[in-house]
Amino acid sequence: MLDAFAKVVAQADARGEFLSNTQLDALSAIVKEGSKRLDVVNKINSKASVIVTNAARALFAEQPQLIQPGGNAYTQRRMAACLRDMEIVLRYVSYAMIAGDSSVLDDRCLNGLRETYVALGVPGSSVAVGIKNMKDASIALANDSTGLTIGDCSSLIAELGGYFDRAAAAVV
Ligand code: PEB
Repeated sequence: MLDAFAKVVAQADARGEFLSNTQLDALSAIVKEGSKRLDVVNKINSKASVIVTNAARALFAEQPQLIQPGGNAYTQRRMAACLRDMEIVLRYVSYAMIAGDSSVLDDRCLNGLRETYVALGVPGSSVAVGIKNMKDASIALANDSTGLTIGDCSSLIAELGGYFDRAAAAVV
């Protein structure tokens, strides 16, 4: 598990080189945008259960067969497992966001997840829709400037979207 700083150090060390100016500039940008990054993660954390519930509700509205008898979210147990899975993905996306690096998401959440879903008979494409719904909600939340000074958050938003895309791509 790496963060943006440890990642660059590992890369430079593998080559036996000092950090390049490009690497330093990228880290400098991360430092400068540090409070915005914390704000984004804080917003997601404080609304996590709403994000998960709404994303699941939209998924079941679009794919009602999931909650009908024989569906993958039918029965309390499967429904609970589904909501839990979505919450786990959101939690690891939030870790990647605070770390500024996807390795924690990749290594501890997404690695082997597709195979797990295949083995369980859970449709990965439906999980991906749920993740996409969480992406849209999280981005809307992060972009909501109510009560805040409006600044440029485009690169952070793009980064956040990228982690969700990574998670969605890992399960289909
Ligand atoms: C991944 N999910 C399930 C299981 C595991 C995971 C390992 C099997 C064991 C269990 O039930 O707890 N666990 C989860 C995860 C990590 C982890 C992401 C990462 C660290 O440790 N059903 C649907 C939707 C979808 C869904 C499409 C979006 O209809 C999910 C939610 N996951 C789902 C369901 C099960 C499951 C298990 C229904 C239960 C499957 C079953 O037992 O029939």
